[in-house]
Amino acid sequence: MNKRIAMVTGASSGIGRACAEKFAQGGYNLIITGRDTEKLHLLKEQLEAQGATVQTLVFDIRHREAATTAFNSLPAEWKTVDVLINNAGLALGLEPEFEGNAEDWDAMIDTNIKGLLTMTRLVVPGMVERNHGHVINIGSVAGDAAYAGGNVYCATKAAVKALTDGLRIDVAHTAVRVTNIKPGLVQTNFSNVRFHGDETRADNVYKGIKPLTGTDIADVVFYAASAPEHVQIAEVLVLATHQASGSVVWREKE
Ligand code: 8X3
Repeated sequence: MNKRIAMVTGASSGIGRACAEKFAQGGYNLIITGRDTEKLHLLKEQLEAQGATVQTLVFDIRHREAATTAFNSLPAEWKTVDVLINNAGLALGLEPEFEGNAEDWDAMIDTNIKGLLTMTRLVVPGMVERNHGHVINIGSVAGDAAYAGGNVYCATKAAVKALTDGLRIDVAHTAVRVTNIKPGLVQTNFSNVRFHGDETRADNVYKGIKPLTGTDIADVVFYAASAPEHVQIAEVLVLATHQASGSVVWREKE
């Protein structure tokens, strides 16, 4: 296999899907992971029509054993991942911290923090051994400062920043690069998930502003991966033009 391999977690929708498409167009083969077999298979067909060879791994990233079994099931030539895009993540709820739902907290912590760590632990030893590779974590503007009701989600994305910075220190003696891409408002199914399917509430998040798309973020991810080997894009904050921070958004009146 001559092409480089990009592995994208949470690839069946949103930023993950856009990254898979961008890297396929950019000449990579893909390992796409997620929970939805059907969606991953449809995406595999689409990416293969674009000329990529694709492996799908279906597992719930919250389950370390399932993730380990899935990764170990890859043929040896697929385990040599060049770019790991730790994208799988979600927000649930916007309740005040003192009224939050413990199950929502667990889902966010287990996916956004522990899932990212699991994949890093599986893939990065090979990168260090080969003295080659790039880990791109999808953080968030939410990790820079808390916003109202963001509490646990913001904490998980602050953790993504700390884990990205920590990994960058731990591999500084190698050629492995580590990047944190921090999107702001991106219109995907992010808010539908956050509000448990309440579409009106989800739509209101993007009202009066032109939000980013998954493709806007995938472009930045691909740029970081394409930089010359001696250039390490450590961190990028990507906001919609009328968004100034996690809590300041200028919205056009109707
Ligand atoms: C997603 C961006 O501002 O909705 O991480 O938290 S925000």
